[in-house]
Amino acid sequence: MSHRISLTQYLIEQQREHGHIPAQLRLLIEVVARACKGIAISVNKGALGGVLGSAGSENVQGEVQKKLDIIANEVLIEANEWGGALAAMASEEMDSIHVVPNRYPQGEYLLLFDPLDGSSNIDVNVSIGTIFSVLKKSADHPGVSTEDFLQPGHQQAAAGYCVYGPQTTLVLTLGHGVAMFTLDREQGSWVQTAIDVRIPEDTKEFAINMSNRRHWDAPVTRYIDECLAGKDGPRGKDFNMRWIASMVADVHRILCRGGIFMYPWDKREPRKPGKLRLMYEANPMGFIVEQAGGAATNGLERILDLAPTELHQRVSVVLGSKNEVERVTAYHRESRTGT
Ligand code: AHM
Ligand code: MG
Repeated sequence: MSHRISLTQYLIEQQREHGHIPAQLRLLIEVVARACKGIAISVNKGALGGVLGSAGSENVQGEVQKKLDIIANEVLIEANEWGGALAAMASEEMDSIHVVPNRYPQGEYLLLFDPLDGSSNIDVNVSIGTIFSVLKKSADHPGVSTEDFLQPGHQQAAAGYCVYGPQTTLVLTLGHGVAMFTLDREQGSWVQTAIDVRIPEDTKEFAINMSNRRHWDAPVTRYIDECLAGKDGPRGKDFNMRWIASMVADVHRILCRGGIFMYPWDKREPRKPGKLRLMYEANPMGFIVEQAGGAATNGLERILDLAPTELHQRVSVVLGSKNEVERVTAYHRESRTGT
C-alpha cells in the first residue's frame, strides 16, 4: 500500500522543510481541522442527534439561524479559543468579534469563519460546509479590535473549507497551492487525497441561481444568455448548469473539474453589493481559487484587493475558471465604459 500522508504530516512538512508556515499557524490549522471533524459528526447524525431545524433566532444579517449554524459556531469557538495562536475570531453567526478570554494566552492570528455554509440545505441532506480565513494581526499595537480584521484578502495567511458531502473533505491553501484531505472515519484522521489542485482555465459549466434572472444587471444576463444559446450562439459550444445552493459544494466542484460560480449584485436589494459576505466567504474562496489557477472578481475588481470597511460586508462574486471569469469581468467593464 502506498504511504498515506496525513494532514499533520503535510503541515509539519510545510513548516519544517518548506518554511511556508510558522508553528503557531500549523497548530491553528490543526485545531480548525479538528473542529471540522466535530461538526461533521453532528451533521452526520442529523435527525438522530436532534440537530435539524431552526434555532428560532436571527443572526446580524437578519437571517434565521438553524440549530446546526449555532452548534458549528460553538464548536469552532470552543476548539480555538484556548490554543494560544489566536487573538480573536469573527463569524457569520456573531454580531461582533470574539476576543480570546484573558484566562488564555493571546496569539498573533485572527480567524474568520462561516461555520455552516449553505444552511438552507441542512434539513434536506444536501452538501454543506465550513469556510475559514486566517489573517495575521498587526503587531504595532496591543489588544485587538474589529479594525484589525479589516484587511484585504491578499493578506490572508491561510484559508480553507470543509465540505460535508458524500465524503468529508478539507481543502486548504497556505499560499503555496491547494491541497485536499479526506476524512478517514475509521482512523479519525485527515488523509491527503489531492495536491497542487488546478482549475482548468476553460469550462462548459456555470453555476448561478437562475431564478434571479429578471433581477440581474445587463452584463450577467448577456453572459448567461450566451451560455444558454449553446453551440448555435456566440460561444459556439453547449453549456451545462449546476446550482447546489451551498457555495462550498459549488466551489468544490469547480476545484475538481472547472466551472464558473456567480452570485452577482441584483436589483432585489440594490443597496447591497451582493448576497455573499466578503470576509469569511468571498475572500477565503477567492484565495483558494486563485491558488488553484482560477480567478475571482466582484465583476470589476479582484476580490482579494478589495479594502474591507465592515466585518459583515457583502460583495458580488464571480469565480472559477480563469478565462470565463475574465470574460464576465470584461462584460462588466464594457458596460461601464459603454464600449
Ligand atoms: P448562508 O451562509 O446563510 O448559508 O448563505 C450563503 C449561501 C451560499 O452557500 C449559496 O451559494 C447561496 O447562499 C445560495 O443562495 P440562494 O438561496 O439564493 O440559492
Ligand atoms: Mg455562507
